[in-house]
Amino acid sequence: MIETLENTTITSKKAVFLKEVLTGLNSVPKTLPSKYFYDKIGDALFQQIMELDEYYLTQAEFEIFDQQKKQILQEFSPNGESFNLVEFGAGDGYKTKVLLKYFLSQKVDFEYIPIDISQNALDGLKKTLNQEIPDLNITPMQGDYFQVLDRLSHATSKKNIILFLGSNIGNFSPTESTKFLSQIRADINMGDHLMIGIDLKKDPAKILAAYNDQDGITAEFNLNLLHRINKELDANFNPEQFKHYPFYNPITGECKSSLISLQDQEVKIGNSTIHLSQWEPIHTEVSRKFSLKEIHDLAARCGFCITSDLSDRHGYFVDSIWKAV
Ligand code: AVI
Repeated sequence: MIETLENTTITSKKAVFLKEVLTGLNSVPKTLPSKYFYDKIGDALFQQIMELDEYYLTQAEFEIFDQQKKQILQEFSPNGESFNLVEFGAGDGYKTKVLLKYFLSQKVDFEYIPIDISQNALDGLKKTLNQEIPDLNITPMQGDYFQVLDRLSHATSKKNIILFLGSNIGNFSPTESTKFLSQIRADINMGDHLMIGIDLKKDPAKILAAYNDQDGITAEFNLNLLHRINKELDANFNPEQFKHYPFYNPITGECKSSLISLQDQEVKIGNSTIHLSQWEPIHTEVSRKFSLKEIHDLAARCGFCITSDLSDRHGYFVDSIWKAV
């Protein structure tokens, strides 16, 4: 019975994946959704990206937490009150660990609730944190972000603090960001906080280099999408016939990545055939960069006021602390 249910879920996930891939490749211009970057290989490649010198985002956010953890705690719990620390898409916890360890050292009563749709990711995170921070009160929750949030805000009188780090918001379109953040606001209580990590507009060359590293890891990450489609959707992309091409537009703040077809080619995906012309792009990802004013407008639009903008010493990145009003 359980197996049947799981198989049904797997089949319907595959059907959705196929449908989204075909819709994207039949659009003009062609697109593929970036959420499909993250299979096992994609996760490992993203891990490598975060360790690259060019990908300044991770170190900038790490520095903010390391240098300003005292102020962060002061904002979250001015009078030592207890809270739930709810993190969307916690990854390996590399940056969050700095805060978790500090909060524990200050004897604050809090529960860490990482949320992810992948049970696998949560199991790995829990195991690492149990080993490294045995005193941590951790309750991973698997599921859709909003279902978990809704459950939490109704089940507890404690203050909720939501973490949405790593400039993940940059991968959403403006409409999706407003929808996502307004939904968070609707699911939390007045006075609860959201700390959101956002990459700022800066020297375009610096931004472009972060998405075009010399070792070609980001190119591999982008091309892995084609490998994944081949494996999971019975397709025959030849990834060698595509080139990773990132482009930063300082006017819109969008760094857009594409895969450029190096020749005229036909690709089979399941029962469908897609034609690509030579030099035709498939748009795969947008990583949006913000000005402080854009961040303030976004917060106000979604029902929050900003209590602080914490930045690294270069002013590359901001962790903006928002309060639900
Ligand atoms: C996950 N996300 C915030 C990364 C970004 O910077 O947009 C994904 C990424 N794509 C290429 N490099 C990193």
